[in-house]
Amino acid sequence: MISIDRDGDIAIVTVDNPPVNALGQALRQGLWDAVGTLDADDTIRAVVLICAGRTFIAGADVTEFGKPPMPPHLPDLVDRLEQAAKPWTAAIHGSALGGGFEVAMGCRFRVALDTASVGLPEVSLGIVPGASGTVRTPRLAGVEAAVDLVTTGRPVKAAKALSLGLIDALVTGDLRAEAVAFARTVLTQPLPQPISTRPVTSPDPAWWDEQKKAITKRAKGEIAPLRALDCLRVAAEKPFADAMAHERATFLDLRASDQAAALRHIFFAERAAPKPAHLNAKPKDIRSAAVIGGGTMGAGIAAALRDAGLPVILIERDDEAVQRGLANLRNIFDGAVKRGKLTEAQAQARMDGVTAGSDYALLADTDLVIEAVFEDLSVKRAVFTQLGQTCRPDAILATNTSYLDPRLIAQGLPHPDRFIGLHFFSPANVMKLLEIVPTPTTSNETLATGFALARALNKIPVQAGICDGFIGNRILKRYRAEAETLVRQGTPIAAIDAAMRAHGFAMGPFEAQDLGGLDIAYLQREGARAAGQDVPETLGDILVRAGRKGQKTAGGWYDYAPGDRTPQPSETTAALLADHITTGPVLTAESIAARLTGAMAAEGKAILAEGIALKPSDIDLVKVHGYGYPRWRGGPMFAVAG
Ligand code: T1G
Repeated sequence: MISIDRDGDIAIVTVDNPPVNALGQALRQGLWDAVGTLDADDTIRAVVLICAGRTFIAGADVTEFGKPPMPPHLPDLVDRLEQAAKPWTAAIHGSALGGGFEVAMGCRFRVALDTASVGLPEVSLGIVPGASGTVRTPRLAGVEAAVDLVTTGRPVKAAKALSLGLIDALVTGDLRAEAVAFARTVLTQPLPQPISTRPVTSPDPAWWDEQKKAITKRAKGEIAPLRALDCLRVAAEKPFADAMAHERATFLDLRASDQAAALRHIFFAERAAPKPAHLNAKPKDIRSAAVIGGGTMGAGIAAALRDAGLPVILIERDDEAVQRGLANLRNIFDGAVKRGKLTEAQAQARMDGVTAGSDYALLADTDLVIEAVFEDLSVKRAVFTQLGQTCRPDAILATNTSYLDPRLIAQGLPHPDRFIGLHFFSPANVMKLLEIVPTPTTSNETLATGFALARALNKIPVQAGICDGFIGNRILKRYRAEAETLVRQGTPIAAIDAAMRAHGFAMGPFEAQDLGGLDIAYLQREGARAAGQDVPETLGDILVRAGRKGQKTAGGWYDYAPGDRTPQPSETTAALLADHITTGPVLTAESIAARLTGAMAAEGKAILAEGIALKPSDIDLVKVHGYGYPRWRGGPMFAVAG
C-alpha cells in the first residue's frame, strides 16, 4: 500500500491502494509511519508523495463512514505531515479530493499534472471537510476561494488551482521526475510557512451575510453547505486550533446525520448502477449511431451521442423535417456555447459529426439506431419495419418510447434479439437517467450494450421491466393521482406545491404539469380509454377539456399573466373542480410531503414485487436523476426504509 524509494537525497513515497487510493485506516497508518521513518533518515532532505493508479488520494474511505473513526485520525495525520522534519511535496494526478487534498495541504508544496483537479466535495456527501479543509484552505488561498471550493464541493482544474494558489506548480511531463526535481529545487530557497501558521483575513460581516443568503437559496434545505460556511467563518476569525476543534465537531455531527446517510446511499447506488450483477455478456462495440426523429427528444439524444464523440446520422421524414431537426440540434449546441460549456469550434465540430437525411439507406452500416419519433404505435412500427429492412442484422435497434409497450413496437422485427428500449429523459443531453427496457427476446449482449452506451454517455442506467410507464412515469402517475386526491379532500393546490418545494423539489406536481403541459398525460389516458382500458376521469381531464393545458394556454392548474410564468391560484380552476372537492382536514406541509412521497414508495414497493425494478436503490436513482427528488433525502425507498 505504501512503498518508499529514493532518488539521491529525495525520498519518493508511493501510495498504491486501488481503486482510488482512499484513505482507509491502513493507509493513514502507513503514511503516519512513513513520516517517522523519513524524519529519522539523515540521507533524506525532502519527500515526494505520489500515487499509483488512476488518481491521487480521492478522499477518506467512504465505506468507513458508518463505523467509529479509527486512529490515526486524518486531521492528526495532516498535522504530522506538516510538522515533518523534511518538506513533503504532493505530486497530484487525477483528482485530489476531500481528505486527499487535505493531505496535500499538509505537505509543504503541491505540484499537479495539468490534467489533474483538486477539490473538497464533502458537502456532496452531506458533511464538511474533516481534516482541516475548512481551516487550511482559507489560509492557503484566501477566504473567497475557500468559500467557493468548500460550500459548492466543486473541484477545480489544475490551472485554476494554480491561479488560486492551491498548488505551487503545474507539471506537463513525467509527474514523478518533475516532482523530484521540484522538491530538490525548493531546497535551495527558504521554505514557505506551514499553512496552519499563515495569517487569514476575514471579510466584513456583511459579506458573510451575503454568502449565507446565497447558499441558503441554493441549498434548498440541504444543511452541509451552510455548516461549511460556518466553519469557514470560524476559520477566518479564530485561531487555527479553535477552528480545527469547531470543524471536527461539525464533521462528526454531520457524519451521523440523516442527510449524510442519504447522500452516501445515492453515492454508492450511482456507482453500482452501471454494473448490475446479472449482466454477464460482453457489450458490442458502438462506433456509429443514428437517431430517427429530430424533434425535442431526437435532437437531445443526437446531442448526447455527439457529446460522447459518436458520429450520428439523423433521419427525418422529408427534407423540411431534416432541416428542422438540424436546427434543433444546432440550438442545443448554441445554448451550450452561450452557457460557456462549449466553444464555437467545439459546437461546430459537434455539428460536423452529423449526417442528416430522409433516406434509410444511409443506415446500412450503422451500429446503433435509436428511434425517437411521435409516441404513436403505428408510426413507430413503420419506422422499425424500415429499419429491419435497411440496417445490418446485428445493428442494435432501440426505441425511446416512454409509454408504449416495446414488445408491440418490435413485433415482426427480424433478429428481435438486438432490439431494446432506451428511455431518455428530456432534455436528453442533460438528464442523467436512462431507463433500459429489454423485451423477453432482447439478448444479454444487447442488454450489456445498453449499459455500456449509458456509461459512454455519462448517464445513470436503470433496468426496467415492461409496464405502463416503466419505473419513473409509473411512479409519477401515482404521485399525481395522490396529489389530486389531496385536492379532492380540500387541500389547496398551491399548498401542495409549496409543501413539495419545501421538501426539496424544484417545483410541486401541479406547477410542473402546467410547465410541461397537462395534455400529454391526458392524451395517454384518452389513448388507453380508446383501447378499452378503464381509466377513471381525473381532475386534469376536466381542465384539459376546458382548454386549460397549462402555461401554453395561459392557464392550467394555475392562471398566468401574459409574459409571466408565475403561477397564480385560479378562480376558473376552482369553479371547474368545485363539484369534486370536499372540505377535509387541513394538512401541514410535512404531512403533505409525507403523504406524497409515501405514495411514491408504495408504488415503488409494487414495482419491486412485480420485478419491474431490480432493487430499491434503482428506484431511488430514477426519482433523483429523472424527477428531481432531492438527492439529500436519498429517494422514496430510502426515505421509508428509515
Ligand atoms: N471511498 C471509498 N470508495 C470510493 C471512494 C471513496 N472516497 N471514491 C470512489 N470509490 C470507489 C467507488 O465506489 C468505485 O468502487 C470505485 O472507487 C471507482 O469509483 C476527511 C471525510 C475519485 C472522481 O467524495 O468522486 O474525504 O464500484 O466509479 O469514475 O475531509 O470516485 O469500483 O467497487 O467513481 O474514475 C471525499 C468520491 C470523501 C470522492 C473517480 N471524496 N469519489 O471517479 O471512479 S469524504 C469524494 C469520486 C472526505 C475528509 C472527508 C470518484 C472519483 P467500485 P468511480 P471514477
